[in-house]
Amino acid sequence: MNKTIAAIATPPGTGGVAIVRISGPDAFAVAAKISSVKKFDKNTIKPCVLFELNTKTVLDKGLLSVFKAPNSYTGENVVEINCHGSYYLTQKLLTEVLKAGAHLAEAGEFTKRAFLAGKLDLTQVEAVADTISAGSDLSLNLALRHLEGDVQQKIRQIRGEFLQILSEIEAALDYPDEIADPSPEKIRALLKNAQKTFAQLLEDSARGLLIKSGAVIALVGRPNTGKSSLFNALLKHNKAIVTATPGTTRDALEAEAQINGLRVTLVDTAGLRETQDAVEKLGVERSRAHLQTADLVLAVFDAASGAAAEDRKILEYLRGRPQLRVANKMDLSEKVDIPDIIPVSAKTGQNLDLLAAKILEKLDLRRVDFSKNIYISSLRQKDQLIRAAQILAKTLDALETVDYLDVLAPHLQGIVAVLGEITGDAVSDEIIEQIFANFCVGK
Ligand SMILES: Nc1nc2c(ncn2[C@@H]2O[C@H](COP(=O)(O)OP(=O)(O)O)[C@@H](O)[C@H]2O)c(=O)[nH]1
Ligand SMILES: [Mg+2]
Repeated sequence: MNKTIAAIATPPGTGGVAIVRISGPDAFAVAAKISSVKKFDKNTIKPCVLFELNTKTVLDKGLLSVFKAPNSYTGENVVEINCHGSYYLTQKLLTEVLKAGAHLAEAGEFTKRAFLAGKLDLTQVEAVADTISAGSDLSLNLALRHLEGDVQQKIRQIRGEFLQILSEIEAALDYPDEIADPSPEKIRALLKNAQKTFAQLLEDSARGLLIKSGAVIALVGRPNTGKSSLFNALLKHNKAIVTATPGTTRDALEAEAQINGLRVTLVDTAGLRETQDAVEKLGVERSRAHLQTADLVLAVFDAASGAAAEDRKILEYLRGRPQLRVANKMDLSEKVDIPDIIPVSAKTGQNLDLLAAKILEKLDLRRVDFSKNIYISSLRQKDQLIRAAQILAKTLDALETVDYLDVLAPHLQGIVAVLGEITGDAVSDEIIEQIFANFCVGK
């Protein structure tokens, strides 16, 4: 039988309320020892007095949320104690709960129990972690879709199809006289279909991963084009220093922002130019490094001064990099002789909406539709999908041999195994440990 576990489920620090969570066969007994509640009806919230186990000294007044197995997050009896959000008090309360018989939960142990009880599959487990760490509208929506089970359902459906054909093949092999061989055409159709699905999922996973991790966008250009001003405007507050003196920004400055629901890390860089100033020189080197790693470069030009020779050099330098060209200071002039340029004004805010839309379009996120497509956002799931696709390619080759039924089964079993790892329907302890290693205590 499982031990009864407990942990503080709210973040360390001071808040209005805090939650100590208890789960396991003795959850009610433990809560009864340190609170005035003695009767635990399912799905109830009970006001109570909380006290020390031995001295009965009152610690706080709180609420107990009671969930009776199997109708709880973990599938076990669960009590959540709401107390006032003093970290000192919460720690003290946890100590009493442990004294009363509970064991301190490991990181992610509540969710692990939910998984082992079949309440969540592994894709949903990962979605729990993603929901907790979501920092933008898009990443939150994505995590919630995975939590609803969009990946789980798809993978289970494909795995079911493979299991079906596998059982038909095995039946035909075991009873060659009674059961007809499944035709290669039928198997080929299934494999081809799965191949298409895998390819689509893998293609869309690039978007899922970008939505989850956020995009790095570097602003570059020659000095004084308004990079720092644009950085501040996109950030919606003044973080970077803006002056009329060229060469003001010397260090790369990073900040998180949301652009149309996408989490982005904006990087303001030193202007790209030849300079004798030692510090600025280092800044320029850093700018070049950022250019290489950013998901997108915003090349900023000055509409007021028009395209200069330095600008041409920068365009040349950026060739082949994912980029958008921006003519800043359109409030002064709109004439910049550079193709595909988006006029904006960091000062007046003109066209910043247009720029935001273009950024999402350039990152291929304009047409993201969570209701239609599945955007896998876990590297683990993606890697396993790649493996499944590789075995699938071999399976298609094997289908062309004469005795295809004999050679096909191990391949199909391989695919079924990998798909089972994605959802956790058939998975090693090692993979489970790895997933829960990234969790926080109390979840
Ligand atoms: N009129 C106008 N001036 C701007 C605009 N954006 C920046 N500036 C001015 O251009 C100068 C250089 O701006 P800054 O952001 O420091 O440029 P950076 O060197 O590229 O970072 C400052 O004097 C800003 O006030 C704009 O959209 N319109
Ligand atoms: Mg600057």
